[in-house]
Amino acid sequence: MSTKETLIRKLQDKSAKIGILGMGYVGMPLAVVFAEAGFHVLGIDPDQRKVDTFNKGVSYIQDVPTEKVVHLQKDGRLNITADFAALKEMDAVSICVPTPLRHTGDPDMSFINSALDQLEKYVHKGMIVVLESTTYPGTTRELMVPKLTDQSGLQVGEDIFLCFSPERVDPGREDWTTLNTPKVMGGITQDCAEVATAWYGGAIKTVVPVSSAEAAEMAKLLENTFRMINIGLVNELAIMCERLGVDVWEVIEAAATKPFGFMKFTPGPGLGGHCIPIDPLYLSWKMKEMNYNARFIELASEINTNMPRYVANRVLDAMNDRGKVLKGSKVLVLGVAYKPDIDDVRESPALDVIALLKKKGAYVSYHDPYISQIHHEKEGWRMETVKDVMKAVEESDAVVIVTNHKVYDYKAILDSASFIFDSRNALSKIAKDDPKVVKL
Ligand code: SAJ
Repeated sequence: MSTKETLIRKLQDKSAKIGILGMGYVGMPLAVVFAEAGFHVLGIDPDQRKVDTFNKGVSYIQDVPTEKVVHLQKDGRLNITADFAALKEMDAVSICVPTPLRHTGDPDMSFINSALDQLEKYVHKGMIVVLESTTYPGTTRELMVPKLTDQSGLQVGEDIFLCFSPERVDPGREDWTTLNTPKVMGGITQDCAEVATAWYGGAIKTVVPVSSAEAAEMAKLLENTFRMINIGLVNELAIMCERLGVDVWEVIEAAATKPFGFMKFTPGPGLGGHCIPIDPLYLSWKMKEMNYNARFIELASEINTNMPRYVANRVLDAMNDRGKVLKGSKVLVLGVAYKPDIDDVRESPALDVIALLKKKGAYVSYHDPYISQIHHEKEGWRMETVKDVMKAVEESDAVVIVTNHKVYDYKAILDSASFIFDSRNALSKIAKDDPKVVKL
């Protein structure tokens, strides 16, 4: 039997040993899905705190219940280690490490490079490696292939099998999970894709093979660039509507009644999160390397990045219209997480809104039920959430709704506040034309 046939056999009878490199919000749910499908899975993560927490039988990932971790550990089907040498025992490895941006705005490939540095030591004949981290088109072929073949002399598609399969994890979502979200899979060779499809197909409901690793890399970038550009479009529409004296929220609701050919996005104070503001810049960076300027991405990024400044200026103008001076006023920012009802503040535009209001001389405080403290890296300041939100609302000259968490009592806030700038249309149902509310 060929190496490919032997490996496929082990993947199909679940005797293959699975390694998940990077046990974060992508890797941990994937490890659980493979373990629940009957594989023996080993999570590999350099963060000893994660390893220790997990080995105490506690899940540190919101989407993975601790009971599941305990059960699978007891069954011996899911373990974790910080020792990369364990890779040499693995037959199949998924790489699920972060791909952030450097402060220069270029891709930060350090996590992928570290993972490949380790894999290079332990890669062996009869191994499949699937890269899941969102990255620029060409990464699998240009970075992973040479790294895993130059020194080892192994042949891709013969001895080892290399693929790209974009992660589609949306933390906190319960309807679409790692198990039931269709999984795109592209190989360096067709044989690579065949092996990967046999592996993932034994655990995940729907695997969608595509013709190459680049097609899979690009599919993921299209998914998130599509969102970023459409959010940029409605943000610019908000700016246009304000100049026209038209309610952008009404316009969007009206357009959304079109039952076909339209998809609703809503404007806001900017673009947060570890995916949408970042993934498209991996594509525009790669295209710049090829002397092509990805103008849609650049423009949408410019508009979205400017929204915190637009919000701060709107607050200043609205207070001015009420004969109030922003400078020296007390301003309470409500909600700093990057989107409602979560505890993640990464790339949140709220920090820029706060920084800009402070620069205009306001005394700014914030409240967020999920975020106890924030740290503005560039400017170095830290803040803690106020404890009593209603007291803070009463004492403020202005309240700026940045993230519309469901838990807020918007009626009480509306009654107690003296002025509200609502960047999320959170008060749409209760503050029809209320003079103390100004919307984005
Ligand atoms: N945002 C808007 N207007 C919108 C939608 C979002 O201003 O109409 C803002 C949000 O406030 C947030 C940012 O954009 O600051 C990103 O929001 P998001 O809803 O895209 O949430 P994310 O960043 O958690 O995106 C993830 C992505 N999942 C993966 O990359 C696997 C994305 O592909 C999903 O489509 C998205 O979740 C989702 O649909 O929830």
